[in-house]
Amino acid sequence: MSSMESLILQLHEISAVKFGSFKLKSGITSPVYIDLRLIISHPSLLRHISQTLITSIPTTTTFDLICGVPYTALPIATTVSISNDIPMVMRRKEVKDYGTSKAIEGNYQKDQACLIIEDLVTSGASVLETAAPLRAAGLKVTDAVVLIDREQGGRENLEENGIKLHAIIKLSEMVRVLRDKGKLEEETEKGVLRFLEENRRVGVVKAVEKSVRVKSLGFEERAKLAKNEMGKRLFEVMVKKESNLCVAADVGTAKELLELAEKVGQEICLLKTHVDILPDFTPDFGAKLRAIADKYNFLIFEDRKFADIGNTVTMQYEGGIFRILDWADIVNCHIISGPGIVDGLKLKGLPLGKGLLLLAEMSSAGNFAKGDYTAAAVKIAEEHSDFVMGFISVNPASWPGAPVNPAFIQATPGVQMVTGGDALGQQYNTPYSVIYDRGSDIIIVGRGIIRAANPAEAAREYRLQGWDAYLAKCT
Ligand code: 5BU
Repeated sequence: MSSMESLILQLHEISAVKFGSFKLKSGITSPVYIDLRLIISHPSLLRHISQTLITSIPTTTTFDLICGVPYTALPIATTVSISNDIPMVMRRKEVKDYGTSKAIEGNYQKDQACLIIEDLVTSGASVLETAAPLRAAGLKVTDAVVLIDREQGGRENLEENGIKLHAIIKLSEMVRVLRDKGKLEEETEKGVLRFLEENRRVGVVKAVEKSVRVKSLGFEERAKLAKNEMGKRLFEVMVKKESNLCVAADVGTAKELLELAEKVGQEICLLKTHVDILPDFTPDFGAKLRAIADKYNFLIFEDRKFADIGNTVTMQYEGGIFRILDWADIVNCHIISGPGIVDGLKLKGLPLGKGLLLLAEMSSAGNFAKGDYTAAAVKIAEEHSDFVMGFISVNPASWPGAPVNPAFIQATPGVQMVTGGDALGQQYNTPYSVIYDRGSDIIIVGRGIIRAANPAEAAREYRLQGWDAYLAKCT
C-alpha cells in the first residue's frame, strides 16, 4: 500500500473524512466534509502527515522558513519544523495594536523564501490571506504545500497569485481509494465525483461573477468626469504610478515624516499627514515636503478634519502656525456643522486649485457617521463638486443609491493585511476587501506600513495588493 493510500485510510479511520450532506463556508452543500482538526489527537498520524508533506516538495524548490496557515495547519507546520530542523514563522490572524503589533511572529530576514503549509485547500483564499502579510514583511512566497486539495479552484487561484500548489491528496483520488478499499458505496463515490465536476473552480468562477457585477469605470475615464481639478490630478497620478495607496505618515517628528516620504514616495499616490502631531514643525516643513512630493509625483493630504462653522475654518485652513493652505493639496472636513463648512473652505481652497474630501464614514468602532449622515455628505458633495473631490468612506458600495457618482474618489482608512483592530477602536479591513468588496478607490495605510520592519517594502506590497484589487474590479 502506498503512503498516500495509508494516509487516506487513517484519515477515514479517525473520521476526519465524512460523507453525507454538509453546508460549507462558501454556502454550497457538499456530500463530503473533511475536518483535519482531529489529527492533533493522533500524534503518529500527525507525524506521518508532516513527513509526507515535506518530502513531497520537489528538491528544486528551496525555502528557508515554513509558515502554517492558522489554525489547523499550525501543529502540522510545528511538527515539520521540529522533525526537519526548519525554522518556522507564524502569522497572526488578528493584529492587536498593543504588544509588539506584529503580523508575523518569529525571526526572519527580508528576501528569505517561506513555504506555506496548509491542511486543506478549496479556493485558496486562506493561503492567500497568509501569503499577503508574509510578502508585506519582505519574504518570498512562491510555493504552498497542502494535504488535501478539494480541486475547487485553489490551484488556479494560487497560480494566478504566483504560488505553486503542491498537493498530497486530491479529493477525487481520496474517494477512489476509499471505494477501492471497500470503505465507500459506489453511489457515494459517484455523488462526490459529480459534485466535484459541478463545482470545479467554484472559487474562481465566483470571483469572476462578482467582478462582472461590480465592474467599475477605470481611473482614466473617471479623471475626465472629475469636476475638481485636484481630484482630476489625483486620478491621473494613480494611473501614471499604478498606485491607489495613501500612506498615513503618523510618525513622531517632522524629520521622520520627511524620511518616510522619501522611502515610500515612489509607491504612493497620496501622503496623508497629521501636522499637529509633529513637535519639530517649522514653517519650512511644507516646502520640504512639497519638494519630495514633486520628486516622486504624489499629492499631499492633511487629515485636518475641520469641523467648525464656515467662518472659523477659513482661518484654521489658512492661518495659525501650520498654514495648511500653503502646502496641502487636499484637506478633509466633517459635515457636522452643515454645508457652510464647505463654503468656508472653498473660499480659500478653490482659487488655489485645492481639493476637499468629506468625511462620509469613519473606520472606528461605534462612530456615528452612517445612514442619513452619509447620505447628507453625498448631497453636499454633489452641490459643491467644483471643490469636493470625494469622500473618506468605509463601505461606499453599500450606500443608498450606490454606486456613487464616479467623478468622486473614495479613500478608506483602517487598512492592514489582516483584519482586526487596535485597542482604541480602530477597525481594519484588507486591501482587497476595501477596494473590491467595499467599493473604495484608495487604501489609507498607517501602522501597517510605518511600523513594518521595512516600510518601503511594505508600501510596495500594499500598492500591489491595492492595485490588483482595482484591476479585478475593472476587468
Ligand atoms: P492606521 O495606523 O492605519 O490605523 O492609521 C489610520 C490613519 O487614518 C490615521 O492617521 C487616522 O487618523 C486616519 N483615519 C482613520 O483611521 N479613520 C477614519 O475614519 C479617518 C481617518 Br476619517
